Amino acid sequence: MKLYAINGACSQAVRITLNELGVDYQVADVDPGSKLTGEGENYLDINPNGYVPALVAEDHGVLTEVPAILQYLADAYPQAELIAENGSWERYQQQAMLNFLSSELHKAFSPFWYQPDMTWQERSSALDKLKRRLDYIDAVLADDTVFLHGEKLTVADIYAYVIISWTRHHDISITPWQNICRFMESHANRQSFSAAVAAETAG
Ligand SMILES: N[C@@H](CCC(=O)N[C@@H](CS)C(=O)NCC(=O)O)C(=O)O
Repeated sequence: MKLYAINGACSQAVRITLNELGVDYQVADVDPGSKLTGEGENYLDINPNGYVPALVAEDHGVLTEVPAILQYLADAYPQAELIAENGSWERYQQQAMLNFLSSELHKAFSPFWYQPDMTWQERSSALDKLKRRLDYIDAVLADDTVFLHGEKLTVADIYAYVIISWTRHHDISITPWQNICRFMESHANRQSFSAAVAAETAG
């Protein structure tokens, strides 16, 4: 498989998932400005929207959008049990969470990434929105759990971990959310996570 990625971006969730599954894959680093890969490929030919990730699965072709890619991978390697069975109530709950992570939590970071010159008032309003999303995740992680669903890792945990790690880039402390702190600490040293972070830091 081939993953089109940007270091530290949401594509890291796909990388962690591929590591977790033990799948062989190559990474093509996309330059966010020129949209060219290191090999000179025009990424817009892969994903006309220009954003990462895109996964090329040999048997099928290109798949985009984080929640779809994570579900595809988890379904393709069911023995890893990274997602509930298709059609089950648990699966719909996990889809709801993936959707929340994508459209609510992930996108709540957009002003911090794309509007570096925000006024104090704009930052404060963006922070209010982000904090409400983090409140929700913190509440889901109550009762001492480190998993968003049940008692084992799912792709939702992987996606949430990557997005929440962006707080470090934007001077946002997660200390007020003690359940989230426990969640982040617990997964940071898992091999699939630390290997992805190390590879992207080195690259
Ligand atoms: N809806 C998309 C969002 C992907 C996204 O926001 N990607 C960001 C990095 S986290 C990106 O590539 N930004 C660069 C750009 O938009 O040009 C998905 O789920 O894959």
